Amino acid sequence: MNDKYLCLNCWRISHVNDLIVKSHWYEPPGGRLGDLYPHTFWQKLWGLAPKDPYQLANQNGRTVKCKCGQAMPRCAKLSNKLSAIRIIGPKNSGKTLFLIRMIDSFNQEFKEMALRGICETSQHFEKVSSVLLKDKRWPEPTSLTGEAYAWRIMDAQSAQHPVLAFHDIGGKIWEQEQRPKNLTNYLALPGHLIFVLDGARMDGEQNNIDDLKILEHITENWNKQDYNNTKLALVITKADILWHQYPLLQEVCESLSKTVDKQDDLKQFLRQSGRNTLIIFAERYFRDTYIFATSSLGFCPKDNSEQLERQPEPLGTFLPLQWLLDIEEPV
Ligand SMILES: Nc1nc2c(ncn2[C@@H]2O[C@H](COP(=O)(O)OP(=O)(O)OP(=O)(O)O)[C@@H](O)[C@H]2O)c(=O)[nH]1
Ligand SMILES: [Mg+2]
Ligand SMILES: [Zn+2]
Repeated sequence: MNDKYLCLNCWRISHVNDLIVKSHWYEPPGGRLGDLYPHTFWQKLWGLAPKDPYQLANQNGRTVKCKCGQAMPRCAKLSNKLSAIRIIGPKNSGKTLFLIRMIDSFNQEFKEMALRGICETSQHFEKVSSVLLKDKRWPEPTSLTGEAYAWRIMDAQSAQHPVLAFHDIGGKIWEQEQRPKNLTNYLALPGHLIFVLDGARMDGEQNNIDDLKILEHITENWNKQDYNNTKLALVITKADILWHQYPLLQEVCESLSKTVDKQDDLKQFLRQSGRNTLIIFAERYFRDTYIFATSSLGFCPKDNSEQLERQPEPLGTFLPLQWLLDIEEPV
């Protein structure tokens, strides 16, 4: 009984036996599945496989919950390993647009693979992404509670791909000293980091101070092992605003191999934008650091109106995920 369940409310991973069941009136409240349906002495003695306590609870009409009180549906069971890709970055840096386009371009670039939302992910994501993709409007700034998403990666060969998890949240939260418990759990999950760097901010030294502060804050309790396990993608968003001046930023959007070839130039570009200390910190501590440029729109809007003048065509938005998950270049 090694099944594990992921809670999208508090980001806790629970062993099946540790989940809580809604008790009947004559029982003490808050019983653990493992206590209610134990693998008994006699079952062990006769070498009988343990019965799935989750299934037994369902058969008895009991609701299964996480410790935080959130109902734990069957689809939250983790059949593969989990990779929580944290998207962090200052407020208004383009995190939500980037997430929308990254997930959307996953489905377009990789015909052999598909994403399947876990729990309420698809409904919640559709609500946010349709603002951009269908109504062609900017999404509102994300709230300070944010929204949790998790997807399974499926393919025809049933290869073992990780389950993807994201918590999109207003960027202000990453600058604060205190964080809610669910984000602390989220940051402790295994996975990698995407740091969104606002491409529209080229205002020198202040970038260094703001971005570095966020990265240091996220990693303040990390030890060497955490850094050794984590790849860091530094993603320059809104490249369309700058690419008439820096054609490099358009060129690297084309493929992962172009991005790999141009790492030194991208580093130079980030230094120019005042982020030298950030690069030094990243390269010194993380397992691997790569710099990417993306445009969630594929064009630079001519005016500041709320409605986009044409359908956005993302550029480069899939490449960071491709690199973080070691997915081969599409042919
Ligand atoms: N030109 C251009 N503008 C962009 C792009 N991505 C984001 N923006 C602009 O940046 C604004 C903020 O983008 P969001 O994705 O909402 O930023 P965020 O980091 O999620 O912001 P918070 O949720 O408030 O932290 C958008 O309303 C756009 O005006 C892009 O690819 N190109
Ligand atoms: Mg947002
Ligand atoms: Zn929970």
